[in-house]
Amino acid sequence: MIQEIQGQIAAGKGKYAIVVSRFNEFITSKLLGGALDGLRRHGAADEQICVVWVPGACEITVAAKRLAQSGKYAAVICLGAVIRGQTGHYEAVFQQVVRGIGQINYDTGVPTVFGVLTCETLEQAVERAGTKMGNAGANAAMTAMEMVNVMEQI
Ligand code: INI
Repeated sequence: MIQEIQGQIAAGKGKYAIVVSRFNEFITSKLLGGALDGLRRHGAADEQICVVWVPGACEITVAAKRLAQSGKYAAVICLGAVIRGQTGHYEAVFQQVVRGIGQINYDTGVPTVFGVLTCETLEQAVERAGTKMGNAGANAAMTAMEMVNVMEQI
């Protein structure tokens, strides 16, 4: 018989850390709201949630790695907004955060979820921060809970 493992989207008893960047705070605060709402709707108590603010997307990974390594959290949710329209070093910021978050997953084994918007324009970011295209923060929270549940079963 095939053993099949699937994660439920439920907060369970573990703790969730959210790292959120202040750069483009107009957008990232909406992502944070979406993530908190998602966690709470799926059973998380406020005592299970720790929010860490960092200056920008480039600083997300160092805080996320420390949180993942601490052993206190079942998952780490990374939220930020990198918007090309505003900067010449979009690619550098983007590459750093993508690679860094991927590496934390490999290094620590703690699900560390990429909830960083990478958009061409502010309008695209608004669409993904609670308007036309949903809320990427809420999606990241769902992914975190599902992965925690999957990891508990493996
Ligand atoms: N940080 C972001 O989170 N988003 C951006 O779009 C961005 N741009 O465009 O530059 C950005 N830059 C700041 C960067 O993340 C660092 O905070 C800064 O370079 C200091 O290390």
